[in-house]
Amino acid sequence: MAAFTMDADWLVFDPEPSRPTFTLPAGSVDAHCHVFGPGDVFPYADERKYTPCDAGKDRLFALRDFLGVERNVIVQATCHGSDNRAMLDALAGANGRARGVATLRPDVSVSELSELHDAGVRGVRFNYVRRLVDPEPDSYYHRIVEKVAPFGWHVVIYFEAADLVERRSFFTSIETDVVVDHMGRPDVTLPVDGPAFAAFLTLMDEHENFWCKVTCPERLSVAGPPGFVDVVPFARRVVERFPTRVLWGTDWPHPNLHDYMPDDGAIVDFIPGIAPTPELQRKLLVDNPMRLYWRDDQ
Ligand code: 0GY
Repeated sequence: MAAFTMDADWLVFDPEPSRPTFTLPAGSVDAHCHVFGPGDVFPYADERKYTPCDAGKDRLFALRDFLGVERNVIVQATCHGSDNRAMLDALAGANGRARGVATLRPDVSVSELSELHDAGVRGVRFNYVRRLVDPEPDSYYHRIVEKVAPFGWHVVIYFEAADLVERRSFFTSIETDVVVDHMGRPDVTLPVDGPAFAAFLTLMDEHENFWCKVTCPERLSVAGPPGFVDVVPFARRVVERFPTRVLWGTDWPHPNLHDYMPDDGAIVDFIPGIAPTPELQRKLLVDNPMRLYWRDDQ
């Protein structure tokens, strides 16, 4: 059994979040969250760039029930590399109420993909953030796209502004649905109407297979909690412009934060500011994630 010690500066998730004021609509999906370990059962990957606290499926499901979420989409975290066992164990324990997004290598076999599909995986994540991974050339990811496309999966991409310039032609060559994490990490000190965010909105305008997670206000905000007021105009712009292609999630257990750990109740209370009508809320929280992750159940 491997023993792991979390990084000395690691911030642990809030064990007692506040109860949100906003009532989530029935059937809401937390479409971006992770599980970590526990490391003695599901060891962290040798190539990881951080060692987190353990944050297993039982804690995730307790948070789900406390917040009033119905379902989770569990995204493989980089600390587990391409060993998807912790995520798959969580899917197996969720009674159909969770789907997964895996990390894969290009040599993954069709039978492995078939097993992952049967376990509830519906997407693969490509992470380009250098403090988390050492990114590979486009050809590496292209081989993976070719393998997952026949399963009807989508690709989740996590990048920072500079990567979009460098990788744009590869990203836009992908023919499956493509989900961009955390709005492409905008600099929210810049104007929402400025050229930097316009480049991202144009990407979404021009490519109807692109979706966007309006997630991680705590990661993007300079103003900070509880309202993350500087992130609201950015997320609201995306929700109002692309109402059928947006997803929301908690990002629990909030890896790699250094200043404070957000209260998950405040993360839920961020929603009505970015999706002000019941119709936008239903699309963001229920209809869109169900279409992307549970379409074969409908
Ligand atoms: C997130 C963001 C981060 C980490 C990861 O897989 C990961 O390690 O995604 C981050 O550090 O920005 O989406 O959880």
